[in-house]
Amino acid sequence: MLTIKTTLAGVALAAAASQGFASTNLVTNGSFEANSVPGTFVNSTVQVISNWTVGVGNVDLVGSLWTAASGVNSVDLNGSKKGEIHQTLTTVAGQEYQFSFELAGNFQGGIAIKNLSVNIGSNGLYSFDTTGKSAGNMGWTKYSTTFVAVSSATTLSFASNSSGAYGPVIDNVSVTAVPEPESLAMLLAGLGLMGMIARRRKAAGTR
Ligand SMILES: [Ca+2]
Ligand SMILES: [Ca+2]
Repeated sequence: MLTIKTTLAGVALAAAASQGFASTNLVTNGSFEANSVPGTFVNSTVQVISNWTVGVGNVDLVGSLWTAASGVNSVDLNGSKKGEIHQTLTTVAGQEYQFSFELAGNFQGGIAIKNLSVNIGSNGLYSFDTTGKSAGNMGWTKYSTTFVAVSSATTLSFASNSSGAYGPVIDNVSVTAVPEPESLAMLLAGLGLMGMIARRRKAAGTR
């Protein structure tokens, strides 16, 4: 009986730890909500996108033009031509991270299938088919993968591989440590405490 109680308490503690210590997103402005968009969208040559650097070409910070995956804004990786954006994250060498983002495409023109390269430690190729998509039906698709950081700085970049003014569209970019070091420490400390209580109760002859 004591063992079952202790196990249940451990499970409850683990659940509390995962909820109470929500994973910290290492990506700043990962949902592109830091800047309000004057009108329906604005080109990156006109307005800076906070915390992101446009390395190649230009991109569009899109507001009310279509429905975002999260919040109001998203980014068309083709402004007037193909663009690339990146951000350097502070990471810990050897630490595993969960990386995710949501992908759609600018359905308003160009070839229906939009291609992009996503680099975080290694390069990944993605594509999105805009056939049948609309402002209210973007078809946002979430992609998630893990990687192990090799240094204290990891650059995350998104680059369009489609030409023209209508590119792949991204939103809701997230990088979190797995598991969160603090959560794990709290969990282990908590489990150690539970074990100590159980031992004391057993020694005292109570349950
Ligand atoms: Ca957003
Ligand atoms: Ca565009």
